[in-house]
Amino acid sequence: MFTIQTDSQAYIDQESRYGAHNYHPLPVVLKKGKGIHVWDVEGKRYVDFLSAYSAVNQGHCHPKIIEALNRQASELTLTSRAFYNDQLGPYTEYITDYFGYDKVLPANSGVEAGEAAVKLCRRWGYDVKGIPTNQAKIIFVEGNFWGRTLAAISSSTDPSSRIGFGPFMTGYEIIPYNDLAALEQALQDPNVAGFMFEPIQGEAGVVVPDEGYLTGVRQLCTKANVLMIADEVQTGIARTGKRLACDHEHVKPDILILGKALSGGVFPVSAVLADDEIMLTIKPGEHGSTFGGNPLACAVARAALEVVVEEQLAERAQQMGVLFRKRMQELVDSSDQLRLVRGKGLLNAIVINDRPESETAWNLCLALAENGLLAKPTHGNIIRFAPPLVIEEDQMMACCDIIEQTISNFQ
Ligand code: IF1
Repeated sequence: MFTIQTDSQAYIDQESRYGAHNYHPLPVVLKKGKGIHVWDVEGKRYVDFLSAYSAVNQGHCHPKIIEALNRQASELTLTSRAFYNDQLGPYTEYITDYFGYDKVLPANSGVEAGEAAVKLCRRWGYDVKGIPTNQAKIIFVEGNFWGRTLAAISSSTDPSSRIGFGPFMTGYEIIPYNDLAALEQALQDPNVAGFMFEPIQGEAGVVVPDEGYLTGVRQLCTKANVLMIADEVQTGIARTGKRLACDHEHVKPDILILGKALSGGVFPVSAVLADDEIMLTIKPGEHGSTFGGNPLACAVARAALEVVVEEQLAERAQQMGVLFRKRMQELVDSSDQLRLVRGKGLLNAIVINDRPESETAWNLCLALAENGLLAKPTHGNIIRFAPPLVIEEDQMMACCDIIEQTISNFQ
């Protein structure tokens, strides 16, 4: 009989004994989530300022999304794509109308959608742009992160993502982020099929490019007949204060990659959106997955997208983000421990006055957890703050108080 443990350490030890050691979590064992809050096995309540890496933008266990999950789970969960089902058609119409594209390719994890985007880009390069077979190149940027598969880590500039996993995929070129001159130079190569990047770099530490970067990327890609591929797995679904981060500059990527909060954190759902000229280069039987486009994912994702509109989550993220950065800027101005705060909407980070390889951010996150706020460092000196977008103003102010008190008491 499995004993119901109320001791976090017992769960930590059990996971360490039987689970792969591919993470180093904060020593908090969660049992329940609702809205902006999560509770650990000892019953302590926290405000979740990570939001499962921006997958629970709609708040934990949003009732409308859970209701859609339960309803569909009792009807039909998976048919495979060998047959049609009554959820995929309506979902494809809904999501393509929602984001303004001809078609959607449904997938499950963010990296799987990224892989599909790379395949679509290459295929378009050969079939439409006329790049010689196996010569297609895709440009990525320093500091990119789009997942853990071999195709994804082949583009990474982070040693901890790459070391020990070679050999890597070819056909990639890396240029600096937020550098239009470097992009223009790279696009001189007629064999370039696409430029894939994050409108704001999440894992790199919430790196926000200069105003006009997205517009410049769009213009340069259009001019060079190269596909602009926006990885909005983390920045999409209202996180940065607009439906998509690209919307801040009214720029439309040729290929859009979504994941995480596309399901409100209730189920793995990702998607690639593109117009027919690109999407129809892949013919029946040339790409797919067992769970891609399953009825449960369609029902959950539709509910999750409806919540974004019904609860005006982009507008809320915009407003709450301004409040958060204002409070953090006051802290930066008054404390010599913080270097800066940066971000858009409710995707923000503070950079601490310490070396990237220090333990400061980790220790600060332990202190924040002690004070009831969960966050995680992206690097030794950077802490990402990304609460669910449903956070209310008074809750945000209370959380800023916790951050201020924790930092001022922190040595
Ligand atoms: C981990 C990071 C965040 C992503 C962007 C694609 C994907 C991700 C911009 C792939 C995934 C996750 C992966 C997870 C932790 C988290 C993460 F720290 F790893 F980098 F959010 F910043 N594009 N990011 O951020 O989506 O396949 O995971 O569904 O690997 O530790 P996925």
